[in-house]
Amino acid sequence: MISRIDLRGTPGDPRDLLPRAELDIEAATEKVRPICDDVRHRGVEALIDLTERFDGVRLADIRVPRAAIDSALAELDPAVRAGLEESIRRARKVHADQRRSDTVTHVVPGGTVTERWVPVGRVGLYVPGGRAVYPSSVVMNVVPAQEAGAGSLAVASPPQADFGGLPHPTVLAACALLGIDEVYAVGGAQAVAMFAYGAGECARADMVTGPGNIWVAAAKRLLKGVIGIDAEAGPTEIAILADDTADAGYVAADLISQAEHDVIAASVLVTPSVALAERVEAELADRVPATKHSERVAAALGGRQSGIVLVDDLDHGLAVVDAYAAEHLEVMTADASAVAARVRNAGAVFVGDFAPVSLGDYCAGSNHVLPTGGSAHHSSGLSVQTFLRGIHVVEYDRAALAEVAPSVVALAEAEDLPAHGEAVSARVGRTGGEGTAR
Ligand code: HSO
Ligand code: ZN
Repeated sequence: MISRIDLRGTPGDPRDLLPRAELDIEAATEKVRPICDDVRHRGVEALIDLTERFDGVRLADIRVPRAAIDSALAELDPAVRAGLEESIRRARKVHADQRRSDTVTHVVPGGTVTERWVPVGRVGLYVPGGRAVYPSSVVMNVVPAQEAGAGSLAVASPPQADFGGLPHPTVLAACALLGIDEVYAVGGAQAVAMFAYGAGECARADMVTGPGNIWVAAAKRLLKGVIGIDAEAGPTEIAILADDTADAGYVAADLISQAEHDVIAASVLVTPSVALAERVEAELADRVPATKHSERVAAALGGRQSGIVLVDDLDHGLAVVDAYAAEHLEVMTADASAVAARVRNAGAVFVGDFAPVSLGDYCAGSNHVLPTGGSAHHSSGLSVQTFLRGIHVVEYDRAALAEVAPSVVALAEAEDLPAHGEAVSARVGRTGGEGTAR
């Protein structure tokens, strides 16, 4: 069911040899362009028409009434409520620690540069509906934005015909627990456009974050620039670097756990141990048919994006997982902490036998919105930092400006931009001494 990829004796850059799904977001952007234009020009009316077309619900109003949010919380299963509360508590603890204080650098006497961290004003959060209903993702998006101090937060999630045209009740309940009462029953590309341009009661936002399907990703790509975005989330991925000491049952359970998300989810085991590979294959053969979403899991594990990759040794394994740059990487080897410390590229690293990815999905305190598709080579997951901008505040007095004036003038002349130099000489004179400003 899961294929083997033998990279033993294949040194060099393994990137092209590794399994990975391809998603054609570019092609989808052309399809979402008219949708976004429609929202831009016709606002709420367009949203109501598009929602009828795509979600099969004709809404009287796109805004979810406060009473519906409150009653979703009142009716929430107590165990799920406790789980969400625990998830929120731990995520807050971790994200609160990510807050940054401003740095003031005294460059020269009389000259300082302060890096001032300022939260974004308004954030729109997209929460998917349909098969993938993830109240946990509400937590993972909202908590860092709140801990950063974002000015306002609104949530959009598609209406569900089964729930009277409201977003999924567990999503609404999560909003209530997080203190969010601005929720719109709008999904897909049109939700991203609503945040980018504003519509009716929904004021335009500075940033939109959150997972979504290919149409959401395409709208984010199209409207990036009009609105700030987080990453374009692709299908979820787990890579596991394991040696002969790993528990094959844990490895198999974890490969299955992320394969459960989607037929295009990726589960990759990287190991120098053929014996472990065999044990994991046997565990998968037992566990896959027994799991609730066995068809989906079997499709994901059998897809070309998944596989068991055999490597020469742990060093080779590290090179391979670094080249792959997984959204989630588990390290289950002897001395796992030391091995994990050598990892360069991953969205998040889960160390040892008792930190499975699904702990991170819900309740580790870490964020589960992580870079997919190899973007961990250059990007990080969602954090407080995502919602902050560092503004450089420059303060120089006349003497400090005069001291550096010759350098500015020389550089300005080298770039044939003499007016740049003149803006300095106008203040401190041509010589760069205590000039005759104004
Ligand atoms: N593994 C997903 C997040 C998630 N899992 C939500 C369960 N619910 C992407 O990190
Ligand atoms: Zn997951």
